[in-house]
Amino acid sequence: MAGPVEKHLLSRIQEEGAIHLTLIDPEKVTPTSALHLAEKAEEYKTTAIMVGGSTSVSTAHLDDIIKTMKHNITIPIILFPNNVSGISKYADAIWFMSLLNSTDPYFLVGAQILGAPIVKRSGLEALPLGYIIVGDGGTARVVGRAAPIPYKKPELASVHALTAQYFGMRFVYLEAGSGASQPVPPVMISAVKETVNIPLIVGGGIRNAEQAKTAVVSGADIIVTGNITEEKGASNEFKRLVTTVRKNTHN
Ligand code: 1GP
Repeated sequence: MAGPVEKHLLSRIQEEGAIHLTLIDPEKVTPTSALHLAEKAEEYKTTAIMVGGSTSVSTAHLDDIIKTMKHNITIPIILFPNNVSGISKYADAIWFMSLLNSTDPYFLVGAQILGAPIVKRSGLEALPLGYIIVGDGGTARVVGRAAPIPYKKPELASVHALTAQYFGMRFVYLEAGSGASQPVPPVMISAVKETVNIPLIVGGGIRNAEQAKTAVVSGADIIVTGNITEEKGASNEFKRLVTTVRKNTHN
């Protein structure tokens, strides 16, 4: 059963063709700077705020950031946890994700078993997600002990995504790694899009509107960016990127 955040994401994809999510890494912000970014992102019409990073922060810091944002923005806040410590009861939802190409069972199902009762107790909406690390994969690859899918093997990304769909996961994420020098290539995005019919999230290394447009035209339903705002704040380029995602649809 889809909850309110999932319905919100799906209806916005339906209406706009593709949507943008703004990722905030709790390690790199204070509650005040996170709020400033989130308010700007909402003004620019990002669809939701994601909160998470590859390395750990204290849950108290995570709670503070989310509470501060929650009081001042209306768009949903979705957790993007790297581990059990990435859960905060103050968020609206959580990507309940399995790193499908991890070599370590902890990231496939172990952390999830530990986290599931906390998610339930917190009343968070769980959004089932298959997470796939491709290309260089950055810090997420190392932390998640992934065997990343080479950019030249789009068919491998497709079968991982199909596995996510057959497992009943309701979203699939192609992750190039935060700050990747090469975003996920169009040929890999289109191969996955042709194979599955669950919404396709693409992120990692998307730094400008042109790259975002390429990903959307290739088949991405959801674009995630983090670094562009970490490096330059809520810049005009960021605004242009968010607007471009919402104006473009894939074929
Ligand atoms: C990382 O896909 C996200 O998990 C976003 O990547 O920080 O490179 O935008 P960037």
